[in-house]
Amino acid sequence: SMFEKELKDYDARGAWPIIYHKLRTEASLQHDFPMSVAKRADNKPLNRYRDVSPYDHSRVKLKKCKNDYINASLVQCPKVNRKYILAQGPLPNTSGHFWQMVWEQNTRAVLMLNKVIEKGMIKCAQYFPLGSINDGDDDLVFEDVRLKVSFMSAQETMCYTLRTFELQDMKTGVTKEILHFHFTTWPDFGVPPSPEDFLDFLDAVRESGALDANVGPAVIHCSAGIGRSGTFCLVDTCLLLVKQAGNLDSLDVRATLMEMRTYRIGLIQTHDQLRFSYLAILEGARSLLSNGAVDGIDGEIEKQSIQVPELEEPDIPPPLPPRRGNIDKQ
Ligand code: PTR
Ligand code: PTR
Ligand code: PTR
Repeated sequence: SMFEKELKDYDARGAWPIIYHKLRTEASLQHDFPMSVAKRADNKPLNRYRDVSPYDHSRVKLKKCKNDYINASLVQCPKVNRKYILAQGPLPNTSGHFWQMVWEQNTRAVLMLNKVIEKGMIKCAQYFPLGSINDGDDDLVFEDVRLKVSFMSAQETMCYTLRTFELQDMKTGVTKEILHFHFTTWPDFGVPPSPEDFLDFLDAVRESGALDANVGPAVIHCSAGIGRSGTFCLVDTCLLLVKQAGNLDSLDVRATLMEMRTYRIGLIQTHDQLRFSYLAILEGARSLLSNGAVDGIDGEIEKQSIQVPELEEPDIPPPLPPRRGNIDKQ
């Protein structure tokens, strides 16, 4: 398939840094949308990173707060009828807002793709109860929003932990069950151990129903809510596009990513995360289309990360992408 040729070609030429750089440059030129609410002085303490803000047009608004601001964006992929909320890892002073968003948006599951501590730094608040099996508390109360999160159960696999929480509105006593999928082996600015591990996680999330259109969007976060979270959404959406088309031929990963980036900046943070997305899509497409419908998939793509020179200014002209206007062929 074209898709597999593209992947092999980039590998052979060590072209990933240039492809990624080009996409990023295009995005920053084309997506010059205001982020004025995020940048307001009173919202400064609500942002984890100065350089990662939600666009005004797609930010998720809190409904029952004096201040409706949270660093979270609604990312929409209408072609496959998917919506995701991508958020920064909660701060100590925004953990209550985070749960309030989960409540108000009718979210079924939270997907956490980072660890609380990475490279010796705190990357996210401990905003959920670990439960006594992990020597942690069973309940967390967020007084500012009058919500209580109670630990119900946990199930560990090699790459992720699935927890169940009860989220309670302390004013009314009403409760909701929330699933928490914690992928624990994905370093920031890195990639998961293998496409298979990632796809196991994706399958588990999909099977829970948390990505379905009859519930609110899943809330997906890492530390900044762009690199790893963007990779997750891109692979999920691309695999749905492949399923709809019944083949890989019409898939345009870069166009799909560019479209997703109109909702939140910076989705996918490294060329290796971009390459990993291609590998996971290829692997996922293989099992999806294992009836032989995928023409030319031969299983020889090298799984290890290739060594590529550090990118300064690209001095070789980047290869022109095949010009496909759009990818909805269904
Ligand atoms: N539910 C809270 C409220 O309306 O008070 C939400 C909120 C809390 C909003 C704090 C903003 C907040 O900002 P700060 O931490 O600066 O008070
Ligand atoms: N300014 C931060 C940095 O570059 O470290 C922003 C940042 C942090 C961006 C983490 C992306 C990050 O990765 P992820 O979105 O996967 O948590
Ligand atoms: N520290 C991050 C970085 O420099 O990569 C912060 C950042 C994140 C900057 C996203 C720009 C971003 O948008 P883009 O990836 O589209 O350039």
